[in-house]
Amino acid sequence: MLTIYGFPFLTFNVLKVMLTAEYSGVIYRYEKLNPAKKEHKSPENLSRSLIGLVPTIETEEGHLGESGAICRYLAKRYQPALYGESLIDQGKVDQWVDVFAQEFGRHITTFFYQEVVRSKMMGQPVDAPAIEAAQKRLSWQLPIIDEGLRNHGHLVGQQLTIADLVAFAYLSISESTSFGFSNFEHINRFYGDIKGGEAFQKVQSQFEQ
Ligand SMILES: N[C@@H](CCC(=O)N[C@@H](CS)C(=O)NCC(=O)O)C(=O)O
Repeated sequence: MLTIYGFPFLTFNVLKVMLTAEYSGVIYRYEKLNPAKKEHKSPENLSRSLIGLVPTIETEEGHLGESGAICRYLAKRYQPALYGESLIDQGKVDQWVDVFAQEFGRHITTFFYQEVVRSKMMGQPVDAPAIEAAQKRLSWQLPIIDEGLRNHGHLVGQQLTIADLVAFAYLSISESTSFGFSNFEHINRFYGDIKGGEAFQKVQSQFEQ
């Protein structure tokens, strides 16, 4: 049995992992850790994640932290096509996953930390120059993502891979912040397709009160 650990509310890093689980077809249960009680810093979660963050997972063969590593593991273990059909496609999947974690996603995440974490959750003012700098980087990075989705509606090859699921998770930050991509035709179609799919609906239903 696979257990995925996250918070009682859905965050983008947990979303990457839950979508990968859904698309891989594995049966899992989701366990909610209470951030107010610092349950993600418990010895159990620290042993799973090295640094006490979520998502983490527990499986019959061991535990793991870091959303990218978990997505790769789940794909390889339960649905290898989600990691790309050939070695070069797998390299391209890694390329997109890494560039999202280190560049595109990092700037999109600035909107989340400023407008949701700092402003809504902590009651602190938004750092406008930080948002402006993130937007500036995204203004030349979003066209790269749009172009990547032009041909087959997927970032790698002709089928859905974890690169798409990671991309979707970061793009979902548009739901709760001023970050947007409405001018980008291919990103819009891609986002709508995954958002309207059964997998995302099933993930979301686990967070409805
Ligand atoms: N690099 C990590 C980042 C994980 C991360 O930042 N998790 C957030 C929730 S999305 C968290 O656990 N925050 C709690 C904290 O910072 O104490 C990953 O990709 O899994």
